Amino acid sequence: MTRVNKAIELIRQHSKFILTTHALPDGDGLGAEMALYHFLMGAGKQCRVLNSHGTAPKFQCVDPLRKIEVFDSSRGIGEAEVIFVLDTSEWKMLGPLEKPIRASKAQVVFLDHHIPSDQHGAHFVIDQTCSSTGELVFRLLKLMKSPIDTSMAIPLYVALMTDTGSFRYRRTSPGSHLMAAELLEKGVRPDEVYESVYACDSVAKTRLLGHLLEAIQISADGRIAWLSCPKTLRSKYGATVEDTESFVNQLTLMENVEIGILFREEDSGEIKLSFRGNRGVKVIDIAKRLGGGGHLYAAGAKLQGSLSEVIGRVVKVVEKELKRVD
Ligand SMILES: [Mn+2]
Repeated sequence: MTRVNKAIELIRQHSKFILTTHALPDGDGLGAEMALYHFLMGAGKQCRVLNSHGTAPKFQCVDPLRKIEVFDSSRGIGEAEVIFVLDTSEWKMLGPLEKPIRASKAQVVFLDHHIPSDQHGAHFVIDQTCSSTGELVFRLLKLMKSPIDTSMAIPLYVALMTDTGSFRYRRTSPGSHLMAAELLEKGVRPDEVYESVYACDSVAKTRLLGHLLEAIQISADGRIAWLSCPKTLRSKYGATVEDTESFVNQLTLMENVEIGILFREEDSGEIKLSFRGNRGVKVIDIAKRLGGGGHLYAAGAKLQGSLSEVIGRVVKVVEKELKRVD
């Protein structure tokens, strides 16, 4: 594992940077890269932010000047001395950018806070004590004695807010709150940021959620709860696949629920499972056993089969797992 000082040394010694994050970038990946971008530009460096996918409208507040470029394979990634990859430590999470970044002559540095797995061919600066990659970048900026201006403060706040589940998750530390305090002092308006990221659900999404919630299923005395989302229902309401991403979180708000699961039928016909572990129950092992992965308390997998057949099979596995940890 590379020490953070190595990242600082690379920043000091070089002048041409590319920043990127995992495919389908989230608030943390985007916020961390935009904060680092503004720091590097302020330090007189050349810097581009190049992502595999466009920025979701709800995250556009991290990049009001629209500096983020979307990768176009016909044009390649261009030249850089150093490439920073934020918010993942897995090459395969780079999606279409994996190949050109592996092939690049640049030094590649992963800056991340997840459990590391495949550490080859690059520098890996991973700090699992950080709630978010945004917090890791914030610490890096502090070490480099960088002032934090609004162009950095809003992206950093989005990173921190989204990856801590609005300051609820376990890795929310005193340091996370001190960071939030400093960002508010720099002018971040928490209500405005919250609304731009979270208060933007379509009517279609909200109605679909209502329909699914009516049909919540439970087992093991309410310790397991799940939702089932066939694709016909998604199209009936005109909702998108992304619309359903957060539905599983609703299950973790029910009393006694230890494992919440969303079963979603994809356009391809595969069944996507999203697990959430509650009350200290980890779900990563279940997801791995089913060929998936993720985080300790939020994980997923994809299975073949009909929705009802997959639900029957997976619920049995989860019931067994709960008995095992009892
Ligand atoms: Mn993150």
